[in-house]
This record gives sequence, structure tokens and C-alpha cells, in this order.
Amino acid sequence: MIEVFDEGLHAGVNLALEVGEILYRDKTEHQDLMIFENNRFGRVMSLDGAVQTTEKDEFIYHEMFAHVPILAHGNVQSVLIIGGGDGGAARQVLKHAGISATLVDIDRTVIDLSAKYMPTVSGGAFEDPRLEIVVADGCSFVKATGKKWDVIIIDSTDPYGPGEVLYSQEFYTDCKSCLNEGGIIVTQNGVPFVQPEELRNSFDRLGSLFTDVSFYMAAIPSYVGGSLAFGWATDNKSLRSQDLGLLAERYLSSGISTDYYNPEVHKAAFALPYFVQKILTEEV
Ligand code: AG3
Repeated sequence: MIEVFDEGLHAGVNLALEVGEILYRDKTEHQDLMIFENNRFGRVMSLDGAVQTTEKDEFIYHEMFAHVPILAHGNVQSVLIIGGGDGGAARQVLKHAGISATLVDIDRTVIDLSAKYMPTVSGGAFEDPRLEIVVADGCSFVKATGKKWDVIIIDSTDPYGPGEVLYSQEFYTDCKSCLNEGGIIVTQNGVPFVQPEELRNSFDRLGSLFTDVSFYMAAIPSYVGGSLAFGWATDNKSLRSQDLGLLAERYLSSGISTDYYNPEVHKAAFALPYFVQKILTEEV
């Protein structure tokens, strides 16, 4: 009999994935972790029963997380990644020569087992001397560090369990104090069709801190419910509407290669469907 992984992350919906070989299934110090084989997605990692990343579609999520802010900004030297213990965001960030990164994840086991069982996701990032790895609670880290970064990537789980604080006003405020002038914060903001409240909450909270707050979207096949929204917060409004020619020039001169990201997709990702715009503006 085939075992099935059921993700009941959103009420009324169930994502069922066939489970092949199980590489790991146990509790870490912080959460339930499972890594298993699926014949469409390759190896799949779940935390507390929610799919976090899969070998086959992680590129979409991680490329859009890293290259959109980096290429919109144009002069990024340092990136802070909160969460992202699988190393996928770090790998994309470090594709850019001249950028160094700090990765802060609360769960050492996620880092170790991602490296062991899903090595293509981090693709050598963990061995890159430009990456500093800190095992710590992201909230306490941003409160205590005196350092600043050009881009902050909040690669969190959904706002339940240990990830919940990474959507709070206090955390966003502390992140802002770690951002260099003209810097950008990007967030994992859930799938608006099934998580409208998350979108609105982050929009309102970030909106009280930054002059330009919006979202950009990409469909990640293993995240059920439609396109995922990435949050975008900065005090430099022009960064969101960078000229296509400029993005293309930066992309080419960066020399990076990508499988989802390209400058046209970058521009288009900021176009928000009306139902999403309504979530942001409707009286609540
Ligand atoms: N961060 C995104 C988790 C989103 C999960 N949501 C879902 N399954 N619908 C995961 C970490 C990837 N680096």
C-alpha cells in the first residue's frame, strides 16, 4: 500500500503526496521534520506537517526570493536570511559575485539534514566562505545584532508554531533597524487565495514602517492554493518599478543563470490581480 502525506495546512483543502522512501521522520528540538521521496517533486521536506521545499520546484521560490530584490536594488553587498535553513535562498544569493550573506535559522537539524538529504537545494552554499551561519531565533538575533544588511529575506514557515513571531510588528520593526538605507525586506507571505489574513496583516504591519509596501507573486506547485505572495518593503519606491532594460542589463552583467527568474518575469510578478488588491484595501 502506498503511504500518503496529507497536508492539511488550510481549512477545507488537502494536499496529498505519495510517499516513496522516507529519509527522515522525527521531532527536532523545535518542530516535526519529515523528508521523503515523491515521484513528481523529488525529495520533499515538511515541517510540522507543511511542505517547505521540494527538490524539483524549489528553484521557483528561491530564485524569486533572491534575485528580485538583488537585481531591483542594483548594489547589494550583504543579505540577511532569516529562516531558510535548507540553504536554497542562500544558494541563489551567493550566485552573485561580491555578495556575502548571513543565514539565521532556529533549527540546526533542518540545516544539517537539508545538507545531507537534499544537497542540491543548498548546492554548496553551506561551504561557501561568504556565508555565515548562525543557529538562533531570528527575532532575538535582529533585536541584538548591531549589524545592517542591504536585503533581508524572511524565509519563514507559515505563521503557526515557531514561525509565527516572524510576522509580528515587533520583528518587522527590528528588521527595519537592521536594514541599510535604501534596503529591501522580502517576506514569504503565504498563498493569498487560502491565506488572505496573512497578506493583509503583513501589509498593514509593514505599511506602518515603510513608505513602499507591496507584494509580488509566483506559483510554486507544491504550495497548494495558487500563487504565493512575497512581501516587499522598502523606503525607496523606485525600486519596485525598475525599468525592464535596466533589469536586463543587471541580469546579464551579473552572469548568473536561472530557470524561472528573468527580467520580464520580475516585472510581471508585481502585477497584482484584483482579488489580491482587494484583500489589501477592503475595510476590515
Ligand atoms: N518557506 C516557505 C514555506 C511555505 C509553506 N507553505 C505551504 N506549504 N503552503 C519554506 C522554506 C524554504 N526555504
